[in-house]
Amino acid sequence: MSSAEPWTPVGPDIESVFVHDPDPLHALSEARVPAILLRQAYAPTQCHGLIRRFIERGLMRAPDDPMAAAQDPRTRIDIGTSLGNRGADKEAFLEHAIGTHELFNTLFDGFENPVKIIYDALSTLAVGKQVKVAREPDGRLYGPAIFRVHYGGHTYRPHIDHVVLREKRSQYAVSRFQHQFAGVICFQNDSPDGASTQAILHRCLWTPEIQPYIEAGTFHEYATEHHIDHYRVDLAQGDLYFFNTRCIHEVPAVQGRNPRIVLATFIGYSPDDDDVYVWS
Ligand SMILES: O=C(O)CCC(=O)C(=O)O
Ligand SMILES: [Fe+2]
Repeated sequence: MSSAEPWTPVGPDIESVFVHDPDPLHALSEARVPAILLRQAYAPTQCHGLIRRFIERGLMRAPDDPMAAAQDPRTRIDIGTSLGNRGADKEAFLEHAIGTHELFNTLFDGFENPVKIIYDALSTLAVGKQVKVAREPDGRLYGPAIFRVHYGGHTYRPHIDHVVLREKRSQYAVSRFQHQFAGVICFQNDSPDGASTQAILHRCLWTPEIQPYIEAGTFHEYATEHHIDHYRVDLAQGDLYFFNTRCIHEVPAVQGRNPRIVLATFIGYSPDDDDVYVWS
């Protein structure tokens, strides 16, 4: 996957994306670009207001509350339904997703709906396709998106996300899609500008040959040896990015005073499928 051509994202707004490529999701499926990066897709003031609401409603703990941290030592708190974490029990997963739809029906009242921001951007990018919340053939819906709150020390080591290639969840309708992407809004960085923890995308699509390095935690050595390029996605609050989750990616340990908060989705895409499914 390394080549002489630079590997840089397209953006910073939808119009510029289309100047670069008439079919941006297809380009992403082939990892020709590391990401589609839409700056200031959601207003930082709205992020602040919603985070305050999450804390007031007890959906996440306040950053400088040592008592709460002692009672609840989790370094990741989800507001939403994660297929990755809950998918082993399909009935329980779909049941939990009903609760998330109910919660999200009113959670954003008085604010612009940030989930809609992701779906609207994706609908424009997915030329000629229908973007839908992922569903089973009987109509039951997956969670539409998830807030992930990451406290100090939380790390995503080099990995991929793919319901078939990694999670092996063939019992879910989303397994029909060839490609999986993520669409993520930065709700809060862990530190002020410049010093914050940011995701790193490697110019390397997963193959079975790479799996042993991922499992052994030696992907960085592999990448150095094979001159694999990478792109660090420096996000500001309110920025939205889409990337191919079959590219090896990571988020180094959160270190700042604040939790790193994202609104995240996964996206199923096949070039010849009229539907694009979104879930979390
Ligand atoms: O938090 C992020 O920016 C990306 C996390 C991640 O690994 C993913 O969404 O697949
Ligand atoms: Fe991931």
